[in-house]
Amino acid sequence: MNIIKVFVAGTFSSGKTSFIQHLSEIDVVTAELSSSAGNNKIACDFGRITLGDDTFLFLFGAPGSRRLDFTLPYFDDLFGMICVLDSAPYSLASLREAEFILRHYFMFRDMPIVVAANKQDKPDAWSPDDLRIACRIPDDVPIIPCSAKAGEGVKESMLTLCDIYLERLKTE
Ligand SMILES: Nc1nc2c(ncn2[C@@H]2O[C@H](COP(=O)(O)OP(=O)(O)OP(=O)(O)O)[C@@H](O)[C@H]2O)c(=O)[nH]1
Ligand SMILES: [Mg+2]
Repeated sequence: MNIIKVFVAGTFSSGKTSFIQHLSEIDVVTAELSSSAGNNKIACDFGRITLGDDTFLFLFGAPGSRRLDFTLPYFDDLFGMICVLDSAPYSLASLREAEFILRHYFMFRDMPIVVAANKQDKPDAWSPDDLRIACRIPDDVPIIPCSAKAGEGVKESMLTLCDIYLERLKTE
């Protein structure tokens, strides 16, 4: 069995689960873990796309908290990563939080990375260009406008990830 693994990270409530659900052929499986005191809950998602008889794309969703960004190193052989961002930030603090989380994931730039600027359907959504400046997203990281709710830009984000992968293969 061939398994291609894509990690879907991003900020809290940015639409990671919705993004995976839009792509996945199965209902997203969410594993919820609670602290022993029961006051701290985190959720990790799993979705799947069948690509061929024996080839599957697995989508792993990360919990959206800066304290939980340790999850990434536990995944071997990632094909790439999609960082989902809420394009309609509630406050300057939420923008800084997004920048902080993105900066952490950009440390793994040896793999293809795409930012999905989600919730573009919201009237107060920022444009990808403005988000790039506000969250200091490097110029070589594509930002794809999307709405997981409306099902727009989600497939494009995944295809852009594949394009980066193919481009890198050509230059290797
Ligand atoms: N307007 C709008 N709402 C969205 C979009 N995508 C997700 N939402 C909503 O945003 C909320 C959070 O979506 P989730 O998919 O649960 O986000 P998440 O990143 O998995 O959240 P956590 O796992 O709690 O960090 C839900 O109410 C969704 O319906 C979108 O593209 N547009
Ligand atoms: Mg979620």
